[in-house]
Amino acid sequence: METYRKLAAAAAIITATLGTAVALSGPLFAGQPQPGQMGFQPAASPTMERIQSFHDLLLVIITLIVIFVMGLLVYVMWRYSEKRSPTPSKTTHNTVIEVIWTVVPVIILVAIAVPSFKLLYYADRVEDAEMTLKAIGRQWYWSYEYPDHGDFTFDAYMVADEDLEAGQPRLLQTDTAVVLPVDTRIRILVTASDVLHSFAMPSMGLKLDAVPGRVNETWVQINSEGMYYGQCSEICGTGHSYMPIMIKAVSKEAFAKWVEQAKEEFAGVDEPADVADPAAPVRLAATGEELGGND
Ligand SMILES: [Cu+2]
Repeated sequence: METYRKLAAAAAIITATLGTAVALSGPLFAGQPQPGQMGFQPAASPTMERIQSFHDLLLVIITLIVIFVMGLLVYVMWRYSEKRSPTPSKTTHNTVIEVIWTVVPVIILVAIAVPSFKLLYYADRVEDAEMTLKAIGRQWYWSYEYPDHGDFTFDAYMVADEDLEAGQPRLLQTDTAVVLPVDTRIRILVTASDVLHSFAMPSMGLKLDAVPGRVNETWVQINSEGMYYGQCSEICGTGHSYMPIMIKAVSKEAFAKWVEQAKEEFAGVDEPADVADPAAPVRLAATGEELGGND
């Protein structure tokens, strides 16, 4: 009875904490790590929702396998201990069992592979993107281009510890936010101008290498307005941990307004960023055509 009461109290505390966390986060979605966090950040895109449910499926499968193997081990230790089985069996082969322990894992792997590949292709690219964002990794900051909205560009640098304002996360805040509209299929082109970087935004299920001389493509559709934080995820030099990514998701109307203002504020792209064939990727992206490679 005492144990039950303790459990109930613990459950109440957990529920209250979760409730407070939800209440504190308010209407704006905060895509950033939380102290003591155990699992993923809340999903902010359809891709991340699918990644999380795939993860949950895998968790069930591996848990069943672990329980099964553990059960077998415990049974064998008990049943074939020296006390219960003083004369060990000399059996070395059993065709039926061998076929089963080969075929069953194959079936399990195929059952995992099917949803895995589906997810991989879903996250890979979107055919009918509504706009394009281009992210260029540099030592050690990110540059962004908006080829469909007047080709303006800006750099986003991390805000140093001493310049942080209240509520701004350390090592994640940048001086300029990447503003993107919600509920929009956004093609994201990623490249680098010097060394390998990686464009990663955990709450959106994004992680794509930024490779000099090459344009990689992915996409996102952001579910709700808010601030989202990510980091470069490829060791790229001494400033690797100081080139965060900060995306501010706003309504479509607010985005249109921001574009007007951004065109005034930021420089236009006179030359596309350093890629193998400077003419190809940006122009093709602007017309929404398939990227035709580098020749
Ligand atoms: Cu980097």
